[in-house]
Order: sequence, then structure tokens, then C-alpha cells
Amino acid sequence: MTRLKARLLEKIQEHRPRTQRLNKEFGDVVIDQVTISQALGGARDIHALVTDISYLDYQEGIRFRGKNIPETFAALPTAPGGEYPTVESFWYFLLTGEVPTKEDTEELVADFQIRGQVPSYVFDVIRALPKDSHPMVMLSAAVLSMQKDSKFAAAYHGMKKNDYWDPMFEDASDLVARLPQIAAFIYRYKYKNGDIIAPKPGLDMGANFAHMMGIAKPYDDVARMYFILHSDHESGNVSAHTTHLVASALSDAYYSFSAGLNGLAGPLHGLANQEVLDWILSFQKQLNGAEPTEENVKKALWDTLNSGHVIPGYGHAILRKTDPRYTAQMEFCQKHLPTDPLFKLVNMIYHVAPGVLTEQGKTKNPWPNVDAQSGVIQWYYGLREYDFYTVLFGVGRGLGVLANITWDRALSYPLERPKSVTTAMLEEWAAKG
Ligand code: AMX
Repeated sequence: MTRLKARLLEKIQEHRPRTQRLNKEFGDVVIDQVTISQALGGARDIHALVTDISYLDYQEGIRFRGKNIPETFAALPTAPGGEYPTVESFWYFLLTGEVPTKEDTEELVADFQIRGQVPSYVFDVIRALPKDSHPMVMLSAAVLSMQKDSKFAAAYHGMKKNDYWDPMFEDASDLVARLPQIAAFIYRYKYKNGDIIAPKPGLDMGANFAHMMGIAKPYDDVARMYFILHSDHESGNVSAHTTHLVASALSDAYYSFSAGLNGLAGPLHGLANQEVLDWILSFQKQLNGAEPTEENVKKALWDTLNSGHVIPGYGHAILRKTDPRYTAQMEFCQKHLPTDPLFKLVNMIYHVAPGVLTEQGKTKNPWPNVDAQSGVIQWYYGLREYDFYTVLFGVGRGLGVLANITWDRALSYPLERPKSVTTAMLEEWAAKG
């Protein structure tokens, strides 16, 4: 058993009595009420999910295991020769809530090299798809194709409920370790004439991803930062919730995460990073060589709103301020690409868009989310095929949602099954006031 798995088991054993006691002794305590608007409005903000892996505060933004983004980056061991933590150490942290030692991390990096070997049939599945399939289709199909080797599915009939977490952890770890190679394969297959770069033994996940993508330093740090920032945003967002919901039927990690990726591929969720770049490029095209100014940015934003579209990269279902994931990436840009014209334009949009959205008066949050800033960095380092950006989000999101479903099985969270009502029932309740 690896050090991570042994520590995770201790953590699970420590935690189980807390959940069991709450359920048994305090099960009737009311924690929320549901309004008609919430029932009709996408269950927005109903407190009905439990996760300890991350928590999203309306004002402050995300905390991973109690630490905000700067604290997370500062606490975890940095990769050799890099400025950001290894993704492996973050995986340990998400699963256990503890900062790993150097030995823990080294063992995990080595473990991921073994787990990370992608079966060759996965590449056959990707190649069998039409080449103009969206890269998210390729990623989701590749993940799903590995279901036949699920350790959870194989062990299910002979297992006790208390042991479900074990093969779920194994599947989750295998998946997390394989995602970067699958993503890099999709990129090089689709956009680089199939000139695939094999993984290099001995590198951590960020460095290996940069290597397989064929992008030089500091892209290893970009990858580490990107995967960590996109990992988790508590469990109610579409990709996390879908993964959790599907896993609640005791579907294994492959079925569950593939479903979560399909939700991430929606333009209101993870596809927004692609939409942001698309918006910026069509705006630049309209300028026809003229300099962007606050006036023409403002006009373009209003044109988007007036044509009935959303401004991608702005707004959030829960957050009510600038997303700290946006800020973390902006700080990276200020350090590494301060004079880049695209970064300057994104900054200009940041100065103008919140005012425009406030004036329009519809959105509850006029501030930028993670997707408003992320594409600029990728563009700068030469990754300009922006329909690939959501795949990067997906690799990162795997860390959070797969840690979550491992804990779902550890704590025996049951089948999820909220109750529907009819419109007539809502009308009856409305009449009663
Ligand atoms: N541009 C224009 N209108 C917006 C808007 C934006 N960026 N954000 C919200 N609105 C509108 C909504 O469409 C809604 O209009 P409606 O009443 O006509 O339906 C109204 O404002 C109220 O919405 P809200 O309560 O503020 O937001 P929400 O919880 O319904 O939706 C989100 C949240 C993210 C889907 C929305 O802000 C949006 O569409 N943003 C643009 C897409 C985007 O950036 N998505 C990425 C989010 C982060 C992520 O998951 N990766």
C-alpha cells in the first residue's frame, strides 16, 4: 500500500464516525429551505450537498481543504526547478487534507508513472472518431473506453460497502495519472499531424505534460498552476455534481467522470474559456487593425448583450466578486507576459465589462470568473487551438471530482434522488403564500 493510500484509510476511519453521528443523532436538524424560485431556477444555492474537499465562499472564493489559493500554492512542495507545486502533491492534499512530505510526493510521482501508462486501445478509440470531433468528445470517449478495466466494477459483487472506497481510489488514481497523456495525445493528434511525443520517465505531471505537448518552460509551471486552479469548486457545479450523481448509482469512476466531462463541455460551464478567446478574436477582427479602446470594447460588449448572448468569462452562480482563480492567473501574466497585447486587452475588458453588466442589471455577479483569463496564457505559450482549452480544464477538474467520489464511497453517500413536484403544486403553494 502506498503512503498516500495508507494515510487516506486512516483519514477515512477518523472521519466516518462524524458523518454517522450527524446522520443518526441530528438527522432532523433543518439547514435550508427551498423557494419556488430555487425549484424553478436550477436549484441555485440550495444547501444539499456535502464535501470537505473544497468550499466556495460567495465573497472570498474557493478554499481547497481550508486553504485559499495563495495559501495552497505556498503550503505545497514546489516541483524541482519550478515555482508551482507538483500536481501530485496537490492530489495528496485534496484526498487527505494534509500537506505531503517530500517522500510522500516522490512516491506519488513514481506511482503515477506506473499508473499513467495509457492502454493502446484508448488511442485507437480517439483515432476512430471523426477528426473534426470536438476535443472534449475525444476526451470523454477516451475516459469512457477505459471502463472495461475498472477495478471498482470488477470488485463490486464481492465487496462490502465499507471497502468500496478502495477500488474507487485505485480507478480515480489511474485516471488522474493518465489524463495528461490522453489530453496531450488529443492535441498532437488533432493539431500537430499526429506527431505524438511519448511521456518521459522521471518527470512530475506538469513537466511531463509540457514535454508531451511540445511546449518549453515555463509551460510546466503553467500546467501545474492550471490543473490545480481548475481542480475543484465545491460539489454543486455541473461537472462536479454530474460526476457525483452518476457515481451515486455506484457507477465507477470512468462512467462518472466521462459524464462530468460532458457537462464541463457546455458553454455556460467549462467551454466558456474557448468562448472567451472566440469573443476576443472576433472583436479584434471587427477592429480591422485599429487599437482597442475602452469605448470600442464597451460597444462590443453591448452588441453581445443586445444580440441576446452572454459575455463569456463573466458572472458566476455562487461567487459575488472577482474569482481568485482569475486573479491568480492575472498575477502570473503580470509576471511573465506583462506587455502581451492580448493580456492588455483582457485587462481592458476587466475594466469595462463589470460596469456594462451592472448597467444592464441582469447578472447577480458582474465580475470575471476563471475562464476570462485562462486562454490568454495558453495563447501566449503557443497553444492557439482554443477549442482545446476545455480539455485542459477537464484534466484539472479530474483531480477534484475524482477525489470527491473516492470520499463519496468512503462515507457511503447513498444514491442521489431529489424529489420533483408539478407546476400545479407550485401554484397551490403560491396561492397559500
Ligand atoms: N453575460 C450576460 N448575461 C449574464 C451573464 C453574462 N456574463 N451572467 C449572467 N447573466 C444573466 C443570466 O443569463 C440571467 O439572465 P436571464 O434572467 O435572462 O436568464 C441573469 O443574468 C441572472 O443570472 P445570474 O443569476 O447572475 O447567473 P446564473 O447563476 O444564472 O448563471 C453563469 C451563472 C456562469 C451561467 C452566467 O453568469 C453566465 O452565463 N456567464 C457567462 C458564461 C461563463 O462565463 N461561464 C463560466 C462560469 C464558470 C465556469 O463554470 N467555468
